[in-house]
Amino acid sequence: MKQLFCVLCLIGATTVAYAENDFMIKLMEERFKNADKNSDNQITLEEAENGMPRVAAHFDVIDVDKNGYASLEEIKAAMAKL
Ligand SMILES: [Ca+2]
Ligand SMILES: [Ca+2]
Repeated sequence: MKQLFCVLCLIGATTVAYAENDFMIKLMEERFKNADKNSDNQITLEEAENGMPRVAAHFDVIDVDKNGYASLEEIKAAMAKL
């Protein structure tokens, strides 16, 4: 009985963690859109400094292909690593 309870605990914890992660991604997409002033789906360092300071702080790490822009995909990939 105790074991079953623990299994249920684990399932519950995983669901919460997943929902939280999903929420974080939605929040991040929202902030990305707000920060992307010219709506080209790319964030420059300047746009990041104004709208996503954490992205600006890690800009070199996030901009994997070094094109001077942080795309939503690059930010998501960086988030998964952090
Ligand atoms: Ca932009
Ligand atoms: Ca890039």
